[in-house]
Amino acid sequence: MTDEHRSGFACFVGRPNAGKSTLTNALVGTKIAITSSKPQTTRHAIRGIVHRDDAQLIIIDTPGLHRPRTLLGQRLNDVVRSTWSEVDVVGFCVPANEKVGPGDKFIASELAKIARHTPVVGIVTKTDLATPDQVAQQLVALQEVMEFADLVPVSAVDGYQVGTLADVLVRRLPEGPQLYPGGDLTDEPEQTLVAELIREAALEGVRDELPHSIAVVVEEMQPREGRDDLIDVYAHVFVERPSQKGIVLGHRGSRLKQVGADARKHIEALLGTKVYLDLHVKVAKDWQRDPKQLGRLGF
Ligand SMILES: Nc1nc2c(ncn2[C@@H]2O[C@H](COP(=O)(O)OP(=O)(O)OP(=O)(O)O)[C@@H](O)[C@H]2O)c(=O)[nH]1
Ligand SMILES: [Mg+2]
Repeated sequence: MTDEHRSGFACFVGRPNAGKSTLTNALVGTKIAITSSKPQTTRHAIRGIVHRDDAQLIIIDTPGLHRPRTLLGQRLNDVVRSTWSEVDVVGFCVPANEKVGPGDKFIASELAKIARHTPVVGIVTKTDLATPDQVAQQLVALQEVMEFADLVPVSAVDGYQVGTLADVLVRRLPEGPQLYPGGDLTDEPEQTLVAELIREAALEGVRDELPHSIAVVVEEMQPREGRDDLIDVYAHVFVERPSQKGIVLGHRGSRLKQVGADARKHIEALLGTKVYLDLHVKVAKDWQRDPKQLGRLGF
């Protein structure tokens, strides 16, 4: 036994919906990244910190790499590429219950270029949704698309091999000291986490193009004057077209009310205080394609 300490960065990449954010949360042990069944949920690189006696592993969850149809899509892909070029190890996530497809092969061909200097670990996610046989076949199929430093099947939902994956990633980190203070689980600003929790609630139950059209900005967040147990949060929920506004609001505002109630519960858990949440729906016309609007929304 040696008592060397390792520290460094891993990132998860993969198609939208592959389970990257859910896996990040499972490894960190807390929800720091929002997740949903809609593709392209994650929109920036989110750092989650895993503290162990022998190591500090910083996981960077990235947006799903996809064929971009908007300027936002291009920006998201740029985030992925700049992230994987800066980490000590890359985890390439492919779900156990979906065939290895063209999207995965495209990602593999890109990763093959960096694999010379950065180890790439193949991760078969969502094993709870497949039989052991299917998982085995998926491992074989994945091995055919590129050469991996390691291959690990995991389930973020039942916890299968999550600890093993942490070991595998830690082994690829250089020796080094703690990079973040002991208790930190992420370096995301609270305001960003709050905006994301609102977006997660807003994604629930909407379909088609609408999930992509929703963006959330927290305009103001501060303790209520004279109170230390209540925080006021004012946020804007942006959509791209006036017709989408009605859908988000729902009949007499009933949908938005539900979104607010759902989000508030999660925000109160995050902040550990009571929260007054004020949501306004606004139209930012075609923001996914408009450089100016994207800038304003933080992309
Ligand atoms: N059963 C099961 N479902 C999972 C697992 N991991 C993720 N999911 C589900 O798969 C969907 C997508 O998960 P995310 O973690 O948001 O996927 P992602 O790769 O971060 O997606 P993007 O951010 O869009 O790229 C969600 O509905 C999750 O609940 C798993 O291990 N088992
Ligand atoms: Mg994600």
